[in-house]
Amino acid sequence: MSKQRAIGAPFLIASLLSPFACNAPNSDQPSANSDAGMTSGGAGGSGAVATNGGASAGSSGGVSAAGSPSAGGAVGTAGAPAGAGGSAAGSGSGGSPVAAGNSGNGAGGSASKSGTSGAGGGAGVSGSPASAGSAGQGACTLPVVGSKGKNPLFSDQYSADPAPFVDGCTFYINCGHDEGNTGFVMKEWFLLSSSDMVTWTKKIALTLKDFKWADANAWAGQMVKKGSKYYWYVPVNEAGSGMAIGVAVADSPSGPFKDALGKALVDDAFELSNMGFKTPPDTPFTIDPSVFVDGDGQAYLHYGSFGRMVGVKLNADMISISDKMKEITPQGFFEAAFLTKREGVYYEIYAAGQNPATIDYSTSSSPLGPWKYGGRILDALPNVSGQDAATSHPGVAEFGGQWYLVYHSSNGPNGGGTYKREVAIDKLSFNADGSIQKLKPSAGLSF
Ligand code: FUB
Repeated sequence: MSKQRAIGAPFLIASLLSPFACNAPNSDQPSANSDAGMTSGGAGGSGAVATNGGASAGSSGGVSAAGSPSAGGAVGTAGAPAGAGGSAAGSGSGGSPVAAGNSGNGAGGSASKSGTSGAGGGAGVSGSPASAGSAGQGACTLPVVGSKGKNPLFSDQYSADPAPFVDGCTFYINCGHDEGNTGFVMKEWFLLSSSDMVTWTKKIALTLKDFKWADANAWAGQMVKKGSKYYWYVPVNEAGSGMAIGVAVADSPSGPFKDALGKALVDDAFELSNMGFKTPPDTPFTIDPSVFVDGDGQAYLHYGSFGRMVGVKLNADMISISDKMKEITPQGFFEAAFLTKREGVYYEIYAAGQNPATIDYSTSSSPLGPWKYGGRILDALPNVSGQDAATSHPGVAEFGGQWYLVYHSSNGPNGGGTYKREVAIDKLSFNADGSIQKLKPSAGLSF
């Protein structure tokens, strides 16, 4: 099978409020508490809580989203009661719901969104969100109880290939802009953002023109933060070559972004020399980069399509690769890799099978595999009659103790189709054993 995706041709192709504290986007920087414990301020909890995976180091951590306790502390979204030091306590009355574990609310901390309160804590769902301070990153406002979002997030323009990340009190989604009819026409990337998960803003934050060496195909990228810098890895068509991965850097998620290298980070020529392939057609399809920064600061790049996924460590500068790249394809993988970590387990979430693809996941104790197939998260979204097969593209992130899946549909309410996709978001739930529950696309988030 050719690795060149026929743009515009049948994409059959592959046949294709209380406060909470959040950490860096798709990173696993060590934080004081458990990686999954952003749920409620239990009595005497200490330290801010990681958002998107993270090494647990705290003495009074939170509890997983599925309600399994970590050492000491707060409450899970599944509603396990919290109390001082993590022991269950009676329900409180009145008060404010909390989204995430945070520092030092002290005795009398508030309750989880759906759970009962800790000792002296406030009430659960019925309370109104508060906004007291938290450790490190200030106060964040929770989704308001009773508020409702809508899917797709935007209907004035078509958007695709979402990748989420949380930074401070904001949930960001970087995604592409679909402008085609019978093929992909993608020239720029949007940055969507929300602090309440219901009201979203959209702006163009990066365009093809920012990469002088590229001439088409602003496809599926991902932004991550390391240190104080934001890196946006994107696949684009390298003039005279083929699809390649570039990286832009900025001091803020909304830019301005600057091409960090002035050339591709990975292209066919790099794959030939690094991986030892003989001819360009032997190389993997160089699209859909996902980058994850682990708790020790080591970043990993995954990418690929058509059933081949490549993984490698990035150098500390985030813009170079010295290691040998390897194919580390999880079971059923088609494309659209997204790597993250939760409670010490690495999760690869991806489009599986062939288009119209499902969204499946695999897990590993290492960011470079080997992978154990985990199951299906989302069934294939229906095709639009008479059109090429629909694509799927997932990403996940935790925000305020709740995990979310972002994806796009090709059958949206606005006359969409394979090349007029629309980004949507739904809540993602984990079972106590770390497995992910299957979900159905909803008409919008509700809190
Ligand atoms: O948007 C172009 C391509 O379609 C992406 O790179 C794939 O993930 C699929 O969504």
